[in-house]
Amino acid sequence: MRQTWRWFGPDDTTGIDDIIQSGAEGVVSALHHVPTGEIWTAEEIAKRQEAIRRRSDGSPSGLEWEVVESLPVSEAIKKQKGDWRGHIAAYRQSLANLAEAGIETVCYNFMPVLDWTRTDLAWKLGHGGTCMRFDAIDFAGFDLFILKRNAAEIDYEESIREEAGKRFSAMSGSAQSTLAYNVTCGLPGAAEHLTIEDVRAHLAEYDSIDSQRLRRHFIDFLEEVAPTAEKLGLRLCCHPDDPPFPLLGLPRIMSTEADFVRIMDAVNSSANGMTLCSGSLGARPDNDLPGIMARLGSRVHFLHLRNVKREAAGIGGSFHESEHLDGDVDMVALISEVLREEARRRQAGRSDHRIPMRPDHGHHILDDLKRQCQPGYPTVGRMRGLAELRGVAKALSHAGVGLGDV
Ligand code: DNO
Repeated sequence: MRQTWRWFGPDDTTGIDDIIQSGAEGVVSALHHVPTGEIWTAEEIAKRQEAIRRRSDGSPSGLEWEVVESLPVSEAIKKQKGDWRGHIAAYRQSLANLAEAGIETVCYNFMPVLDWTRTDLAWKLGHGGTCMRFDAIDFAGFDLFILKRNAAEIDYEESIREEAGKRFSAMSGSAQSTLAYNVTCGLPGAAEHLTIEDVRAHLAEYDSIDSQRLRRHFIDFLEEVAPTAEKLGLRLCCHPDDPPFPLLGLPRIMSTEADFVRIMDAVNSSANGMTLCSGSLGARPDNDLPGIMARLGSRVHFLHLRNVKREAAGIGGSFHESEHLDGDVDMVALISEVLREEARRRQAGRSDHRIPMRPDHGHHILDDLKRQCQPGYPTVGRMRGLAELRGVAKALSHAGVGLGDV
């Protein structure tokens, strides 16, 4: 695996010097300041590349910008409204500019309105550190009593509605505002933070878009951009829904293995691939992560390795982000499948035989508790995750184990 690290750009409190010390080999970044739908120009791309190539004292860092996360797909494209064709043209131009700069892997997602969604961004753990958590009852409380979404009650069983009501009325005003802030946190690193009114307005736009229609829009988008990406030698990789089940009555179409198979078959190009995010997919008990890697591995272009602990049976329940090796995803089995796929690629002579992975999220521990960072992106917690994941890969690729080089 190629060990990479997500960097949010010059304002990130984890600097390039820190990334070098984490042992990461490459950088994952995005031009968060460019409004969604606009072209990423060659100049802006080069500026970010230069920032990644330098330590704080100006000497070479030895690091390169290896993966884009994300080149965002606009709401106009997802809804096929307004200037969506112009946005697709801009997307293709951005891809061409990235290819020209030598960047080959581009992650994005097709989740309507909200990207990742949690109810608690700093849930206290036994050891004093914190992690992110999704609480199904709090989320129902947000939907029913803060957002007051039309007909929301039909999405929740009576027992959940009652518990949510009790819990919500016992919450202080500031706890209610924190919950609203957390749920609407949107994209990490993005300039936009959605207000409740924004969310309501966005939701209303999806009244006439069901999953079938959203999938059609997704395929239309891929039919336009995947051939361009293939010609340019780029690998697009779609990030799964996080969490992988419907929220706020919005359609969710990239939550399971079957969803990915459907989309990858519909536009059957190696440039149309997957970001395997073990933490997102792992929040559902019916997603078998090692099996997904074994079956879809040749189209997995990027790996987000993190773990989750599901707190309830079934789909749609509470979960929290656990330690990288300790949760419901069998991380050792998953990494074994990654190494098997890499061995197959080496045999086939594929140049992308080291799949970029990044330690996704991490617990806020030690010094992290004193510095500001994007929720889920602490320096020390991620470093701990990377160290553990790297250890597993190293052990599994030992000659005595027989899975080949890392
Ligand atoms: C959250 C991230 C996501 C991811 C996008 C990719 O921490 O994994 O926001 O970057 O969904 O498009």
